[in-house]
Amino acid sequence: MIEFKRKQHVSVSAYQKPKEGNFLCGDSYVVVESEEYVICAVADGLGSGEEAHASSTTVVNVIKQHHHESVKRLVELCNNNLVSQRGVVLTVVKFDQREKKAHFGSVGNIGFLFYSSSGQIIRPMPRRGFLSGRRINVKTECFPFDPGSIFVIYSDGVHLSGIKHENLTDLRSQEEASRFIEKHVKANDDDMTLLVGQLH
Ligand SMILES: [Mn+2]
Repeated sequence: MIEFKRKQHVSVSAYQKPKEGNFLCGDSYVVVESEEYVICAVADGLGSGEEAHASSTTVVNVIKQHHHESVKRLVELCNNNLVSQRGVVLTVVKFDQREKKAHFGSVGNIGFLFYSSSGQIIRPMPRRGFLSGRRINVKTECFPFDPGSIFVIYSDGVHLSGIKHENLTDLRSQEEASRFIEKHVKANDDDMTLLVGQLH
């Protein structure tokens, strides 16, 4: 199922599918927009099914409640709220519309690709680990963005193939996003979540 959201600063297509045989998806995603920023995040609950779903839902709710916080603080808050839960891997990116800077934070295996409108590619190194309430040292990265920039955030159930910048230059409509997903997403035996966004 693909959900398409067109907001003031961003258009996002979200594709999600539970692991074969499961009713609930263990991954969750969130898109929050304010006047000043856009936040997109994908959380993958460890394992699959109900407990994975509960953990990733906790994270999404924390981000919805505290979206004004820095990315570093958001990841810490998510971690603090996962005590006695299964745990998650998480990627959060906050696009600050005033500074035109993206703040990126990630723990564990969630893929992230960024393409600026001039074709520059940013692919931060994944950091090992997961959030489960234990002490963590959150590192964030910051890079500039411009209107037209495209980003992809995806859980490890998604295998992307054959993506080039040219494939991504116009994903402003749901139809284009659907075609992109059909063409480039290969399924895996896991929960799947993919966000493809374009900044305006
Ligand atoms: Mn997974």
